[in-house]
Amino acid sequence: MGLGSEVRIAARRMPARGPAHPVLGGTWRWFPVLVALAAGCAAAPDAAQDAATQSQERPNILLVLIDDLGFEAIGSYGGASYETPNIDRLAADGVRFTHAYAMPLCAPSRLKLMTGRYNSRNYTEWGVLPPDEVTVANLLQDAGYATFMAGKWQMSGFEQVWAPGKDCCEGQGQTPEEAGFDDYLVWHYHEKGERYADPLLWGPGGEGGIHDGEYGPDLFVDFLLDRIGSQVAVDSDRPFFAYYSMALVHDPFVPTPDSADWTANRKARDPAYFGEMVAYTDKLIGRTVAGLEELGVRENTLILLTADNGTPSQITSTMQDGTVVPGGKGATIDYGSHVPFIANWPAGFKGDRVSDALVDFSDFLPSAVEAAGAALPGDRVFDGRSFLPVLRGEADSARDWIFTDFRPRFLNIPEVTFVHDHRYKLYDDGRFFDFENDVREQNPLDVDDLTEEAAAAMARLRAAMVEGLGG
Ligand SMILES: [Ca+2]
Repeated sequence: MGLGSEVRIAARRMPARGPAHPVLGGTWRWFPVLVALAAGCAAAPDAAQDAATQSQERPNILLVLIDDLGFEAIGSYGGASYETPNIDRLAADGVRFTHAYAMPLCAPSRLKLMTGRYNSRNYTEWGVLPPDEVTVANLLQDAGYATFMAGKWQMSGFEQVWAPGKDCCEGQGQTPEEAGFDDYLVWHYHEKGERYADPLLWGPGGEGGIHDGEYGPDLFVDFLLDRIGSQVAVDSDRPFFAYYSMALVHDPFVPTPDSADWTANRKARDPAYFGEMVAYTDKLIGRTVAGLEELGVRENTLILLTADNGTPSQITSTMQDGTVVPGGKGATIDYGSHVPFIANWPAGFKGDRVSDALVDFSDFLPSAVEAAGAALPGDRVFDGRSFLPVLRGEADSARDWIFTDFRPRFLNIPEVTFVHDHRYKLYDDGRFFDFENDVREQNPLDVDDLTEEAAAAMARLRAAMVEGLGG
């Protein structure tokens, strides 16, 4: 069902500067959207109402993953450095989780997100989604969902240019198609290339190339709304799962189309552009939500918005209370993996709520599967716990701790395992912190002189670590 290896090889051999994407090139790229809009105009609002009613138990699911943005960047999380009105509106109308955790870097987070399993079970190499793993898209596809993806993929496996002579890992992962996506437009399929101006993108069948004069992040929204529009036009009763894996706001820090430097100097690199990149991220999320509204599917779409790791270390942000937060990407302290997570589903649960429930990146898969009314396969262990009961107001939390097994095999970053709850954090080397009150982990607790509460927490976290490691 996936692309054959010969197709992938053919794709790799394409000239670096290939033709425009056959789907996005030319005026007919808009055809499905126009059809969908025309159908919507002719049939709305009854069609939209019927769709929302009939699929009440089977929402559309839009998973938005921002690349490299910690909680501190978002206004509704107390951030003061950037403008994020569209994200904040989703939070105001939805549930904002204050304690959601990705992992410190992209590839480990994405593996956990896609598979609902700890890295201790399935992490092999950087950027490799092992062929025998089942993804959230596979499960939703099997449940009858139309599945689309746009943006950063990074899971097919690619040559580790930072490890010459290692002979790894090109083609060892899964293509988006193998991972359950019916259609996709991705950056970082195996080659990297540019993600922003003049991006190098790929679609089914290996077609792709550099899109001269275009801005990658815009094309991803175009693609998703196009495909969703087509789906709604053809069969409005069939729900969709869309994985919007944003290219923003990862470095290089460059101008956006809204930047004053876009026309004259769009390849300029400077962390000073980071704020404009955050603003553009927010704008695209607003455009995506508006597109769902225009297509009549917003009410019954469960939007899950999060980020894959903390803010890059070149960036320092300030909170409304004056706290200065250095970007923690790659670090094992809170700022490395503490990410925003907002859930919003107008037809599904009441908004205007804040939850301090612990949410782990493995939790998204079982939550999406439960929302889809499907079941988890019984042939493997899933570590995630569905947060649907929290969203519905039926439970305060779904888990008692966050387990992070971080073995990036990228550059010389050391392997480390840690587990924490709201208050305490334990590392596999025995270091133990009052995580809540020592967020930068500068004062390890004396494990021979713990309070009764801390000692009990340490025992709980040690047991959780053993469990997380498969013991
Ligand atoms: Ca990232």
